[in-house]
Amino acid sequence: MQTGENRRWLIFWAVFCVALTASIVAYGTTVRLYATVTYSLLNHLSNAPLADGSVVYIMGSSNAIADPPLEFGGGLIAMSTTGDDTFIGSVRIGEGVTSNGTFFTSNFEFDSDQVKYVYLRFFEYTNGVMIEGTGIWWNTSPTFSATNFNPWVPVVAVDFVGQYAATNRNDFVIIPEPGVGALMLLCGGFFGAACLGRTKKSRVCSKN
Ligand SMILES: [Ca+2]
Repeated sequence: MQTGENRRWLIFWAVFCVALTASIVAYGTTVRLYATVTYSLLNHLSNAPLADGSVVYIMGSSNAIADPPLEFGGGLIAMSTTGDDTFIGSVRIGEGVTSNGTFFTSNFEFDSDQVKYVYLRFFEYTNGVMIEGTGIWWNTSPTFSATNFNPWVPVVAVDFVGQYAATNRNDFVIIPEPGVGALMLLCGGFFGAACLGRTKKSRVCSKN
């Protein structure tokens, strides 16, 4: 009797565990990324670490290929993505560490369905997280696998190693967000068009 009951519980837990595992596999897990660079990211001459405050984007990809940023108006949009890539977050050189040219962050998470690999897009640029200007040096790191995490403790640590130099040079542009004035004009246009439509309709109605 006791043995039969134990067996039923055993079957219950086995089914429960299988169902839980299946649900974890079927639906992406939110994974926290511990990202670090052990050796300095370098300037375009490879003779010095990137200055403190230089901007680094952490990017994700479902494949092992780092896709380029989007081109717009003769320049590149630094934070944009193409292909299957996604933007995970931005970091500054010197963040979380004291040595030059490196950083550590645990601020970001990603969806394990979308992101299997991570890489860095880094810039010889300290003015702001949004990157704009002519002739800005930048580069990307190789891609690193980000799938080595325990589903019960979804944290993955990636060391991007470092010693990559910012040897690409491009102009970067920012697409301006529509200002309040432009938005009001747009709304005014829609409102005017709607009123015009209503006036025409009422004229047709009055003729009938
Ligand atoms: Ca990709």
